[in-house]
This record gives sequence, structure tokens and C-alpha cells, in this order.
Amino acid sequence: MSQNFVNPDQIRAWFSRAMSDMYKSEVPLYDTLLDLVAQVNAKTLAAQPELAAQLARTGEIERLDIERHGAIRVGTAQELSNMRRVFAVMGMQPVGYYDLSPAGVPVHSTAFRATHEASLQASPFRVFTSLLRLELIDDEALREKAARILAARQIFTDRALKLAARFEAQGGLDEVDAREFVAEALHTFRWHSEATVSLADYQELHGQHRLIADVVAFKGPHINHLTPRTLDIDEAQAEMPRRGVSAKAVIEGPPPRKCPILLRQTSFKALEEAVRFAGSDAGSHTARFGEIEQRGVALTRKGRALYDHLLDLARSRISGAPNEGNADAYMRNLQDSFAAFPDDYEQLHAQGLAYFRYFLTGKQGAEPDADLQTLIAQGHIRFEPLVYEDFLPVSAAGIFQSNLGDKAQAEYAQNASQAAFEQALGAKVQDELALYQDTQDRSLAACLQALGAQAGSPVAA
Ligand code: OOG
Ligand code: NI
Repeated sequence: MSQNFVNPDQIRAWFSRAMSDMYKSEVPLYDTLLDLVAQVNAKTLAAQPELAAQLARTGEIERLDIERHGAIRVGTAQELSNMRRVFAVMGMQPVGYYDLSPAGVPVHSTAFRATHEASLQASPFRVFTSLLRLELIDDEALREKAARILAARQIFTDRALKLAARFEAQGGLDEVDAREFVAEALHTFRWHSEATVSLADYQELHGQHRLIADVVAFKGPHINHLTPRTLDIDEAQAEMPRRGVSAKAVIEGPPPRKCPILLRQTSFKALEEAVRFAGSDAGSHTARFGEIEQRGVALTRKGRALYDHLLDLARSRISGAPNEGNADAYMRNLQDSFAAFPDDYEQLHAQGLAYFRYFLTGKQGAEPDADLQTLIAQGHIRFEPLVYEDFLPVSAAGIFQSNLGDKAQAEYAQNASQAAFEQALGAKVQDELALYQDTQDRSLAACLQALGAQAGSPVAA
């Protein structure tokens, strides 16, 4: 790589910052949310010194204040594959496949994010990216109209695509190009208050599904939320109404625990925003909302199967999806069913339910041929939870629903189609479990190598 190229991690950090500044100016409530989260985090760190120490050991404390995820929805295969090229310039790869059709949302999705722990540490910015599935809409005339409208738009500036092509050809961008790229790419995610369609067309699209209007009627895939990470989501949820922000009824994901797992999320309702339609009719659209999340340890395949099972159990005990009417009962069910999920890191580690990173404690004198359990028991190696970097399909569907209105449930045949998604994307999505496993393995190998060097003998990894 030429030494003049800017590291993609740096480009992503610039972009994440620029996106946050843009969203602040577009959605003032977002600033309230950042402020609220910063206060809750400061309070939590002061009240829980052991959590503060753990986050210092893993380095997460340094990324906490810049940690954000955004979400966008695109309309065509070409938009999705160009999005992949644009995110690649920032070191973001598609990770995971999410099918939201079982929850009545006609999209499937991936998360663009950095994949190596060192890159995640530099900038954990991620974007949940959904592709509209027009094939799930039965109204053929409307489907064709939507496809025609989408085919006529270009969501990227010419310059952004030229610079993405230059990145591909050269293997990197110099600083002047990288800075210009950030400014150009940002345009794609802006809010446009002028729709590309007439009010009548908008209403027709909206009548089929609010999401279809949101994707099809505008110039581009406006970023619809940008989510900061809190260390105590129950506290953040309680604080929202005190600041005049109306939170959704239930926190998505697992119940409160001593050792957080995966991801818990809450959001506030979408804003109603003025729109000017083609032909200059005035109207409004609700697209952008606010979300807060708390992240916990990543689960192995075994841990994830247990999570999915217990979540199903809690949901099967209420009728329909969790909502305002059954929120309390649902949260109790969740607590009850998750009593079966071990809630200390030793057990999560011993039972192979979660991923961890291994660190040296600094204690000398390890026996060269000792195995991992012995090295841990004798205090040479400690393990820390590896944070979950991805999303949860049931939670994502809940977030979509709360913003599309709880009434907007549609029925689609269960029809995950990762192959069709990857074809549209022009690449395979990476397997998130393999990425966590790699990080865990690298941390162990580094510990064993260092201990071996101390003992003056080679080690078996
Ligand atoms: C994406 C909703 C999913 C999350 O955090 O699970 C999501 C969308 O509404 O476009 O952002
Ligand atoms: Ni989100």
C-alpha cells in the first residue's frame, strides 16, 4: 500500500463524525439523545468501578463516545452494490444477513462495519442497510411503477462514484481525495424535503406500505437514525420522558442482566416532517427517529440458540408483538424465561455460550506447557467479554414496527433469501460468528506467544 494512502479506518472515523454533525443539524432531538446518553454513561461509570475497569482493560472506554450506528433503506440491486463499493472505501464490509419479512417488513438487510478488532477500536461506526423487496408486493401495477421511479434516480454523486472507482483501482485514496470522498458520500444520506413523486403517487405507495413510500418517493436513502451506545439502557429509557422524548413501549432484546448479552435497544417515535411533492403539493412524511442501545457480550452459536429459544418463549406467552398494552407482562415473561441463561462470565465462558478476549495479567512464571484452564486458574491469563458488534432481526423488526406504526403489520410468506440478497449486493456477506471466533483466537495466540517468550520456549497455540 502506498504510504500516501489514508487508512480506511481514518476515512470511516471522519465520515462517522461528519454524519453525526449532519444529523445533529437535521434532527435537533438527536443532540438531546447524545446529551442524555453522555450523562447516563458518566453516572454509570462512577457508580460501577468494576465496569469502568473492565471497559478500560478491553479499550472500549476509548471508543464509547464515538460509537454510533445508522440505518438506511435502498431500493434496487444497483443501489445496494454501489453502497457496498462506497462503504468499502471506509473499511466497511457487509456482515450478516437479516430477513425481516417474517415480521411483516418487506426488506432484507446486512450490516456494513469494520471486521478486525483493531479497526473496530479505531472506529466502530456501522450502518444497518436494508434492501426493499418489491417482489413481495402483490399489486403488479404498483410494483412496476415503484421500479420505474427507482430506476430513474441516482443516489450517489458522480464524484463519489469516481472516487470509489479510484480507490478500487489504486487500492487507496490520498488525503485530498479521501476528504473529498467523505463530503461527497455524505450527500447520499441527507434528508431531502422535496419528494420525487406527486402527492397522489406518494399516497398510493404509502397505502401499500409506509416503508415503500419511504424508500421510493425520495431522492435518496436518508439516514433514518443514528444510535449512540449507553451503558445503562434502563436508566436511559427512564430518562427519555423526563426530557420530553416519548420512548417506545418496550426495550428490544434480552432483559436487564448483571452480564449484558448481545444488544438491547429502545427508540423514540419518528418525527413528522414537511414535504413538498412534485407538482408542489405540500404534505408530510415520518422517516427519522431516535434510538439508543446497550451492547453486551457476543454469543457463540450455542449461546445464540439459547437466546433465540428463550426470546421465543417469552413472546409466545403474550398475544401478538410486544406493545404498549402488554409491555409490563412482556418484560416479566422475559425476566422469567431468561432465568435459564447463566448470568456470570465464568459460566458463559465455561459453557461456551459467549466469546471472550484473553489478556495477560502480568503475573510471571507460567509453566511452558500449561493449558488455558490452568493458565487462567493460576492467574496468568484473564478473559474479558467480547462486545457484540451486530444486530438482532427480531429487535430490528420491532424498531421498524414502532416507527411504521404498530398497525402496519403485513403478512409475508417466510422467505429468507440470502442468495438473492448477495446477488444484489454483488458479494457474499461475512459470517459474524467467524469474525468473533477469529478475534478470540488471535487474543489467545498473542497471550500464549508472550508467555512462551517469557518462559524462553516455544508455545503451542
Ligand atoms: C432499521 C431498523 C433496524 C436496529 O438497530 O436494529 C435497526 C430501519 O428502520 O431502517 O436499526
Ligand atoms: Ni438501529
